[in-house]
Amino acid sequence: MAKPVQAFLGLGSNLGDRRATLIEAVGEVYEVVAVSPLYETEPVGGVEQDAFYNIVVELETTRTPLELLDLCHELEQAQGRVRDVRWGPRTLDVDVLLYADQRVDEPNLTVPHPRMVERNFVMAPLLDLAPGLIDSPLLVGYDPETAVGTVANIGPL
Ligand code: GSY
Repeated sequence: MAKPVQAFLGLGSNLGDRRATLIEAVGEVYEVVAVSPLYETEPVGGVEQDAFYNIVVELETTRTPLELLDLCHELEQAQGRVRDVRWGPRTLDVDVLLYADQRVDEPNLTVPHPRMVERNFVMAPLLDLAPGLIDSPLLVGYDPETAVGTVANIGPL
């Protein structure tokens, strides 16, 4: 059996019961070892829409990066996600953020997530969970002064 590696997923919801959706999705993933605080966040991406709830979860997983991507899609589909408006409202969005200290460049998956360092809704919960990542070469380009979107920590999920 492969040795488990540390990975991080970002989850967001801005349709329906946002907290219940995130709780249910986290409960589906047996490899979760830590869950960030819950953040209410300003939508990023240009489409006018309601505020998101965002969290980041840490996994110890033996899945490959592409298997993790499949898991993300399964979690989204389980919440009835329909992909319609790009950057638009969604019941659940799940992204692979980091996978060990690896870079992944596949046609359908780039890790570290290519836009994560620009987004406070990812970086705030991620750095709550793993403050040491601030020095990671995987996150070069992160600048809290220029990262976008206001975020508010609203307590535990
Ligand atoms: O990329 C994830 C979906 N998404 C989000 C999100 O999760 N949170 C916020 N605040 N804005 C977003 N824009 C998109 S697209």
